Amino acid sequence: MKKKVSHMVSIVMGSKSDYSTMKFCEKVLKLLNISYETNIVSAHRTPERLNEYAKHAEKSKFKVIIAGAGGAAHLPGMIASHTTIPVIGVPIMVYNDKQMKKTDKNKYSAFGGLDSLLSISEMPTGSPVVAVGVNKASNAGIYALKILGNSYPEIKTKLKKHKFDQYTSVLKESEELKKLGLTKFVKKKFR
Ligand code: RP5
Repeated sequence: MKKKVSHMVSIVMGSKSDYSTMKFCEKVLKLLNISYETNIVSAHRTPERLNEYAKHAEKSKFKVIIAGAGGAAHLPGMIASHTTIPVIGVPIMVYNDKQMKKTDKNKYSAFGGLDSLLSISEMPTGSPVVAVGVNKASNAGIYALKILGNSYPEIKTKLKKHKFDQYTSVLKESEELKKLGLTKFVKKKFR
């Protein structure tokens, strides 16, 4: 684990196969110029590394941890049990089971991500983890920014702009829909 860190957010995932989903929370943080670090820590394959990571997180004084995992996703909950830093869990649907042939059907967890969602959200009373929807890594990024926005007014301002951009894009689309009519609009947008 890296020693000297001054990042605000730590992103951690159970496997390299989670990265294709977790990269979307990196994208959100990058867009708003928020410093973060990323690690792979497996709760079941590297339990000692998990302890080490938790100590590193406390020392580094991260403001938020975003933890993504698939299957029986223990990683976010285990990290939360080690630290007082808020943990946002990302349930991941892709499950790269090494016992199986990598056919399309076997790319997904047996319960389509519900297994991970419940593993993360159903932490016993006393050690909470907030969970975003299955594969909703970008929402985890936005939520992390909301937490940071309470202490950093410049982040709050950026988030307000992001909200305003969302608002204006809907108005723009609505105007376009009026102008083109539904059939042409749908053809243009979903071809
Ligand atoms: C979980 O098991 C990881 O978060 C990943 O989603 C899943 C499969 O891991 P690999 O077999 O790809 O290493 O711990």
